[in-house]
Amino acid sequence: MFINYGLQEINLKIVFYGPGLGGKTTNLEHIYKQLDPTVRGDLITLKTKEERTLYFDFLQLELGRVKGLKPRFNLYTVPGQVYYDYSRKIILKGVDGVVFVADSQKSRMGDNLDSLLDLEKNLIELGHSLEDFPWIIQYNKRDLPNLESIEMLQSKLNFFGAPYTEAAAVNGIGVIETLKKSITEVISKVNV
Ligand SMILES: Nc1nc2c(ncn2[C@@H]2O[C@H](COP(=O)(O)OP(=O)(O)O)[C@@H](O)[C@H]2O)c(=O)[nH]1
Ligand SMILES: [Mg+2]
Repeated sequence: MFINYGLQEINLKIVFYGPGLGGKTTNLEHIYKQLDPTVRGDLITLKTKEERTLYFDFLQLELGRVKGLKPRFNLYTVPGQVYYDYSRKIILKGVDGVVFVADSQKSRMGDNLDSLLDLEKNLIELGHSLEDFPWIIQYNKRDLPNLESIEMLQSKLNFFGAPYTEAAAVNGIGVIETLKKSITEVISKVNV
């Protein structure tokens, strides 16, 4: 978080975390397209060999002020591949909220759990803990066959009872709901 007193803006950083190919980039692309071009910044892409890491920010005007300041959200995706550990750590610095994009397919449960444990480890290094951090889980790819049930996902991944959403990001379903839920969590825990 940082405050720009000149512009009267409070910048809040939300990172979309999760296993590679779970749908993080798809979420951010959908949000970007839905936003009014006059309130959003440029879409910045950092291209690695296998995947694209995205960043953009936007002013959330409907929300009103937070501690007297206009909230500007900075949204990031991280590269999911295991060997981009260092990039994930850098991107997480100064994080105010996390959306964990889980892949609901049965075959991806191990990858979901690995990524979640990696998130927890990296948050601890930054002095946070998943237990009281403003994070939410998105169970993505609900349009596909061979899915894990929500009950099973909840019991395997959501050990701290974080808020969650169901989504099919590729069709834009559940994406804006996820963003709103994350913003609510982040705002409720802003500590200036
Ligand atoms: N069927 C389906 N495919 C999805 C969904 N979300 C993302 N995908 C696809 O999964 C692949 C990986 O998505 P991407 O957003 O790049 O994942 P990332 O690595 O987490 O950023 C792409 O081919 C997407 O089109 C979804 O909800 N349903
Ligand atoms: Mg990506």
